[in-house]
Formats: sequence, structure tokens, C-alpha cells
Amino acid sequence: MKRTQSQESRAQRERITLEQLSTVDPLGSLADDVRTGLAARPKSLPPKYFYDETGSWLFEEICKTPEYYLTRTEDALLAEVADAVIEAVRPSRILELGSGSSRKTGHLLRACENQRCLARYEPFDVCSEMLQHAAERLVNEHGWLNVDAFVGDYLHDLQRIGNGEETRLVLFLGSTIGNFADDEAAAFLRALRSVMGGGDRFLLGLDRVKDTRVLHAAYNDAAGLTAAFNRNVLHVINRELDGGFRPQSFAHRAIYNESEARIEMYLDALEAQRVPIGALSTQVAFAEGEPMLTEISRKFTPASIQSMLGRGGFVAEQHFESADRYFSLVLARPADAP
Ligand code: AVJ
Repeated sequence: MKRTQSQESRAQRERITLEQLSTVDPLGSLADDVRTGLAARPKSLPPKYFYDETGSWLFEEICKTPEYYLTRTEDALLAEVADAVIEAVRPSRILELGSGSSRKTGHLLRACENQRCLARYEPFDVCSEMLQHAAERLVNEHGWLNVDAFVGDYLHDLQRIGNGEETRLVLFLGSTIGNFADDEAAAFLRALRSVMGGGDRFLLGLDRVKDTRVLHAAYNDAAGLTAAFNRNVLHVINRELDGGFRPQSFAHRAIYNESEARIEMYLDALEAQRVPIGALSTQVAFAEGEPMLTEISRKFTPASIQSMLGRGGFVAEQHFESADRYFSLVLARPADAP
């Protein structure tokens, strides 16, 4: 019997669940974070506030620039190794932290299909619209797939995802872990470790140390998208905290700090100015040329990956790298598990 279109879409919707893990507003911590960051020297802002609707769109556009090799290199590598990963882990569930549009996940789902390892997909993100959209696309593409989506902040709400007997593969892709300082990365990994069972596995994407010119270009694209992405955080503050930033009076600057092995992204004040922030009942003074750190993006070596994982309670089981060694995918297991 032929099913009508509405029966079809209902059947698809029934394969999707969406659970709100936190009741806290993702922007709830913005005021405190901005107050703290702007009182620090150098002034700084946390990178997680880049990603409002405009910022998420700008990031997607950055990924398409010729200079920003990260996304396409990781995507190609994942396509290459997905079968090996699924064969090694044979997961019942695939949990993806910061899943966004879930575009790269398709490689793993196809590998699952090929190997008759029909895992449930658990995308985890702050944006429920993005999750709903991605889930609908995926159940549409994969007739066998069930999606259990989680809305929350993976830095705070990890403890609330259940941990059953089934094997879970946890994904953290895109080298997002590079945004965390050493101690933050260790704390995040330990928190993740604590919700994982001994048989669970962790697949982590990491950008590698490479020629400084290649790194520099990736964060200073010719089209100016990274500059717009950087300044977008000022628009977010203006909107959410009744701020008076004039984004055009700040210059985008991204440099590779070789001794720290990280990109540092700044907004430099082009002139001396006082910026009112209504919701904080304050004015923030900037000297001419004063830098404000908006993001670090760490670059890794096999040795720094090992030591970071070790501090977080993991050991690398398999290390996959692209032929140009621009990017790594590391399959890790809890250190104290068999
Ligand atoms: C999404 C955090 C991996 O650090 O490369 C892109 C964000 N910043 N261009 C990165 C970003 C500037 C990106 N991550």
C-alpha cells in the first residue's frame, strides 16, 4: 500500500526525539562573562558567543573559503576512515557534541549502514532549530535511523545524558577543543570521561601545527569573512546587553603564536573610546590600539594530543591523519578501561 505524504512525514517525525537538557538560557552567562572578560588585561571575550544566527552562518561561509582548509580536510579524512572507526567500535549510539548541521556525520552513518551496525544518532547542540532541521534531513536520508537530539550546553549539561549498557561513540569534531586552554580542555575531557562507560569510545578532531603561512591565511581569508565573524561578537553584545560597540572601530587581527602553538584572534581598538554597556551599567574604556582577545585556536602535534588526552583520562587507540598531516582524527578510550 502506498503511503500518503503526511503519513510518510509523521513516520519520519516519530523517529526523532528532542530533549531539552538545560533550562538555562545559553545567553544567560553572557553578562557575567563579558564583565569578567572586559575587566581582565588583556581584555578578552569567550568565543562561544560568536555563534548567533549571523555568526553560525558566517562560520559556514568561512568553511567554504579556499584558505580555511580545516573543515574540508577533516571531512575528507572522515570519509576515508569512517569504515575503520565503525568496524573498531561497533557503536549502538553515536553522540555528537556541538553537532551543528551534522554534515560530516553522514560518513559515519553510511559506514554504519554498510556494516549493518544500525546505531542511534544523538546530536547535542545549543540550537534546537538547527537540531530539528538536521534530524529531519538525516531520517529522510537514512530510512533505518533514529535520532535522539539533546539541546544544551555540552560544557555544563553533559552529566545529564544517560549512560546505558550499550556502546557509545562520542564525536567532538572540527578541532573545537582547540578553543580551550590547557586546563579547560583537561576539565572538559575529564567531565566527558565521567559519563562514558569503559566500552565507549571517543573520536576527536584536531588541527595540526603546520607552516605558519597556511595557518595565518586560514584565519585571515581574503574575502574578509573571518573579520566579519570576529566583529560579530560585538553585534551580539550590542543586541543582548544593550551595548554601544561600533564594530567598524575595531580591527580584526589573527596571528599565529608559535611558542603557544595557537592562533590568537583579536579585535584591536582603532581609536581611544568609551563603550557603554547598558545591561552592565558601565562604560568600558579602550586605548588606541588596545587589543581584545576573542579566540584562541590551538594547533596540535601527536605529542601534545597524547598529553592532553592523558590529562583528561583517555588514551589514544588509533591516530588517523590526512596525507598532508594538516588534520588528525584520534580514536580514544577511557584510560582505566580494558
Ligand atoms: C570552529 C572553533 C574550530 O578555531 O578554527 C574559524 C572557529 N575562528 N575562524 C577555529 C574559527 C576563526 C573554528 N572552530
